[in-house]
Amino acid sequence: PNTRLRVLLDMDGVLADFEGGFLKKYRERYPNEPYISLEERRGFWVSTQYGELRADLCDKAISIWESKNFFMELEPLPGSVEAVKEMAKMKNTDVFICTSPIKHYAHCPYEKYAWVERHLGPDFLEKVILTRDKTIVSGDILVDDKPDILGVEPNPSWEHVLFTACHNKHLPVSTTQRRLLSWADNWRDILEGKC
Ligand code: DGP
Repeated sequence: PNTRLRVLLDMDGVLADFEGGFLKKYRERYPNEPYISLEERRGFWVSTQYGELRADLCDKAISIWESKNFFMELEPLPGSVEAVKEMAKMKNTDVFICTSPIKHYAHCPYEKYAWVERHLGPDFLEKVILTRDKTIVSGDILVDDKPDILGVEPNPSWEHVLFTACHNKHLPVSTTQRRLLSWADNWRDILEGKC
């Protein structure tokens, strides 16, 4: 029997500050357009909420994360790098980074690897899983800020632990889904199944 714990960590919104990086670059590029503060963010899809604000802002939002250096220059979320490095050293624990690249592939996949190398070190390149369907990846725990993680596998092996983000913190508290509030929260207890 496999007694090791396999943890899958999402990248954008869990390790890297996608929302903060997006808003900063959107405001720099479109200083005269309205924007949605992080306090006002609702729903996982940034472009959907911008499109509701004004139809043409959907494409303007998309232009930000399709730009060169967007993913590369995302800041790590507070405590994320330290937590991942510590987790990876824990006995009987295997850590993988499980992230969905955007379909505009000119920059994103390359920059995700470059980000991992820069912030976590070259050894972590072994641990990167790029997939648009996380349900077919097996693991014990998937830490992800997306509330609904769907794909072809109706019964994924992992338990989804919802990582709190500006867009999901107002969702009703689920009795079944565990949450990790931030990397200052008790992630060690979550891995041990204690809470
Ligand atoms: P993941 O966090 O691994 O589920 O990847 C989701 C990616 O999609 C991540 O890079 C954030 C990005 N994203 C956020 N909002 C939108 C959106 O409105 N449209 C698209 N295409 N991607 C978005």
